[in-house]
Amino acid sequence: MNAPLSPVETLKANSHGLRGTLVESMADPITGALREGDAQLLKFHGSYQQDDRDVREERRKQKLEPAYSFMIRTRLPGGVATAQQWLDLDALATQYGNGSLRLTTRQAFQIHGIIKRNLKPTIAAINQTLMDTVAACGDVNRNVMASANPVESKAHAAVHAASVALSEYLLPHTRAYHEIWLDEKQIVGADESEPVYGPTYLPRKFKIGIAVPPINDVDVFSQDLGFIAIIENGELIGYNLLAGGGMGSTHGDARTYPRLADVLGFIRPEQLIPAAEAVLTTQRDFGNRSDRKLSRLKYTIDKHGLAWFIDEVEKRIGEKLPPARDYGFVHSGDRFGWTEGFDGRWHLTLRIESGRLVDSEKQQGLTGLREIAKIHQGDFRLTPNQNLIIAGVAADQRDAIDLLVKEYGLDNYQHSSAMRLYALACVAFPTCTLAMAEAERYLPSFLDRIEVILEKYSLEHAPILLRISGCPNGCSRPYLGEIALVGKALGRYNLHLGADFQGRRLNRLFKENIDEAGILETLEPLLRDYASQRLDNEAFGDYLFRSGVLSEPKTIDMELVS
Ligand code: SRM
Ligand code: SF4
Repeated sequence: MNAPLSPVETLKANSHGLRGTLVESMADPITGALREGDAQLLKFHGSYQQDDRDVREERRKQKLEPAYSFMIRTRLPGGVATAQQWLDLDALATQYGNGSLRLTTRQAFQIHGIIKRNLKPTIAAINQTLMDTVAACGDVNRNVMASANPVESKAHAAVHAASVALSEYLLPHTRAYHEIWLDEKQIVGADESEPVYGPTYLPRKFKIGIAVPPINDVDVFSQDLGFIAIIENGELIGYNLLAGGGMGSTHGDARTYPRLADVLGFIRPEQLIPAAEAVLTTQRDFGNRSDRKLSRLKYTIDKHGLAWFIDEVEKRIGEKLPPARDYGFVHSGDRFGWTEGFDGRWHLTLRIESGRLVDSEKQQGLTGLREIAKIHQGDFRLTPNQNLIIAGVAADQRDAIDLLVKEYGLDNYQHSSAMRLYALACVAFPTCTLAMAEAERYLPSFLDRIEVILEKYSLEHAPILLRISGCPNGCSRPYLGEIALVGKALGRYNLHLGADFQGRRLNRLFKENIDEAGILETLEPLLRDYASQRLDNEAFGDYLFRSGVLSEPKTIDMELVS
């Protein structure tokens, strides 16, 4: 007998094209929250209901409802925004949000802290700035990531265009968003069928990323569907097609695990959308709709087998996939400072710690970027590592940008330790409903402490990948960190070690449920020995395997990597 469908499946089926009773929920003045089903449907419109976890307990004692607010996430394929869009979002974050802008690990913006009555004006205003929040969350394709490296070659520009095309093609067709948030009239008899998704969309979220070697900034092996651009003589000749990556897991539930995507084969540029549709619809038709813990594509592939999956995808594409082409990745991080593009324009990559732009004593990040946006004639590019590229700067504008960068304390990329430059931390407290431990708020002080150890062993220039997540869902892609802290409870983490520097090897659980003292005590001797025993250019994760601290490395496609 088939397992019963999960309640979310029934909700989607009965939602009248994702409308539910959102309009009524929004109009209810008695509570700052939405009805339960509507809070779930809201995700498809790009927003999450949250509450301030710092005051949750206090409010419970005072018999008050939680301090509800909403987070809004934009859809921004490849993370490209104009200067005007930047200014508009900044104004919204200041007027309706909590006074900060958050750049995410999937190259999108988030605004936190919007109360219910301001949700509609904020979403409508985002739409007016020619950006939207459609399908930024929910059981659909999410923001399509693409290498953030701006127009280093024409192929990079082609890859960005491909990310936009994919994102547009995979948008839901329902007009619910336009009616609810933009007050567009319902069109009687309009065809709202979903040709790609069908009436109940996907079993779960679905993520796409396109990498341009030699940089794997999108962590392509962590995506449900990945593309590795194959470039010959500066021309994009096609992609290696990957499927089945994912980071999320649940503590204590061995059925769940992070997984790296498998390489399926090679496709030509014009097969990008058909191939995406083939993979996505296979997941639509065969993904688990009973148990949401097991409903990502990675579990579908493991359940049915890779050979079956490739066969199914090939049937849907209409031809056999030729073998994947050679490629090589050197790292999965960003390159900081100025670089020159193929068109003679310049691009400045800034380090934005945990992607949070806010005005503080140390750094006037929000104001600084506002001032830069006022004079900047190019665009902004959000990187998959929560950083920001001020892109397309004319040579004679560089000094003006540099002056503002320095004035507002955004020049930390010039004097941070290498570990600080590459570190990622997810949002976690106080807004994330699922957080078990601090991440973004913990990163700075953890770095202060570990930097003491790094300096002691002259490792301050060693680019060791550190990633912190407040729970095992893995929003900072922690299982691809050479060192990762995965939240267990307040102040306690699982310590994972041993990913590589190119995003091709998952790390291992090394110690469970330890506090900061335990983490530092564990790391110090390993870092000490790494400092004295490492080979030339040997990364920390690789050293841990060579030295026998960890065993059995499993690296994707070693034979393909040139
Ligand atoms: Fe995530 C849920 C934040 C990237 C795996 N993620 C959440 C929620 C919405 C919590 C919730 O469901 O209530 C978090 C909101 C926190 C807040 O207050 O803002 C949240 N995820 C984020 C962001 C903002 C982290 C960041 O620090 O940048 C990233 C937003 C990306 C975007 O713009 O779309 C973010 N999340 C990721 C990634 C990384 C990636 O996609 O490259 C992952 C791991 C990759 C993957 O999906 O396998 C990730 N988020 C999850 C999961 C686990 C999914 C699973 O398969 O088990 C959840 C929980 C869930 O879906 O049930 C989750
Ligand atoms: Fe929240 Fe967990 Fe994602 Fe961090 S990893 S943002 S704590 S869901």
